[in-house]
Amino acid sequence: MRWKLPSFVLAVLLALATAGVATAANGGFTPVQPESPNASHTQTAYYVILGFTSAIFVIVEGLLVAFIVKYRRRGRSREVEGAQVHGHTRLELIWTVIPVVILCVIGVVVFLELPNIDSAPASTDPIHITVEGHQFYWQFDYVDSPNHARSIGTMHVPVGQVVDLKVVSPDVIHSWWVPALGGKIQAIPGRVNHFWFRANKAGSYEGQCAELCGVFHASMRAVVQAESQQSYQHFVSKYGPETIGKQEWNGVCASCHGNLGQGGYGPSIASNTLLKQVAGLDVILRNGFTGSLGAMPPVGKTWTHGQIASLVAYMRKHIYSASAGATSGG
Ligand code: HEC
Ligand SMILES: [Cu+2]
Repeated sequence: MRWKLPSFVLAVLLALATAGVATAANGGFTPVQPESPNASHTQTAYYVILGFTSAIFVIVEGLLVAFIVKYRRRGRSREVEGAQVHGHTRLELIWTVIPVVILCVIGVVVFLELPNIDSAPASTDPIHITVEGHQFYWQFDYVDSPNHARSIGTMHVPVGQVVDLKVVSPDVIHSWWVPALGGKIQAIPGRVNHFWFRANKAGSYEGQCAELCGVFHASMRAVVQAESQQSYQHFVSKYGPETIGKQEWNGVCASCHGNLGQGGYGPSIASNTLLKQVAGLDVILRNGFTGSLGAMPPVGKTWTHGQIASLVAYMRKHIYSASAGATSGG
């Protein structure tokens, strides 16, 4: 047959094109395994809709192929007209009523699931965390902790306890999204959005800012570390200025200035004397800095004085070296 080769090539190409999807989690067709009640309820709605759409897809495509084969030309002349069919009340009623019923079922399921997605199950004692989206990192404030614990990039939470999030942004719009722990919520300047989750089991859940927010949007990752109540308490209580400097360097400065301050998108700063000066650094971190080498966002706009001092202490010890290459000249 003369189309054996082309159809073989086409089949191979199709297999190659879909291989990546097939090897992804769940065949790449479903959301990640939910690990929080809100994520499970979202998934229920997803599967109900997927069920109907898959059935419709199979029926429509199946009929299409069957009709193509059954009513193929079979050598008739192109000019021959087919049978003229006008109206079929019963058929038309059926194909109107069935979609209406399907849409009603989907609507009912979604409206039954929505309250469970939206509000947390009654919990005796949720913990409260403020999530601050920044260009280009996430900062977490453990509101209940007496020592004002803060962390950057990684959020620590106890397993099995409802976590109530306040999501804010001091600069541009970001979007908080850790798929296993529920849907997205935007961090909008001037607005406080609420979100919640309850991690079912210990582990680290990965997320990513889901709103294009600038050049380093892609490095705006987040990890939620769900751990035992003791580890969580230990993490919060051991918080002190010593622990945040390193997180600030790795989670914030390193994205643009390189792990060792050697330069990247931002200039090399390893030997810049500003790294040793709390007062001078304070000004550029809070206000941002735009010069001939590019724009540095006001990454430390909401940082405490202690936090900046902690960064300086870390940089003095691990980053600053008087002998490193050229300074930024800024
Ligand atoms: C989004 C990228 C980005 C991040 C994040 C960032 N910077 Fe910068 N930084 C820049 C750019 C770009 C410049 C160069 C601005 C110019 O001179 O045009 C710069 C300049 C500097 C300078 C030189 C200023 C001068 O006058 O010599 C210092 C010091 C500095 N950054 C420190 C930091 C520290 C500390 C952090 C982390 C808290 C940080 N930066 C985070 C992009 C960034
Ligand atoms: Cu962002």
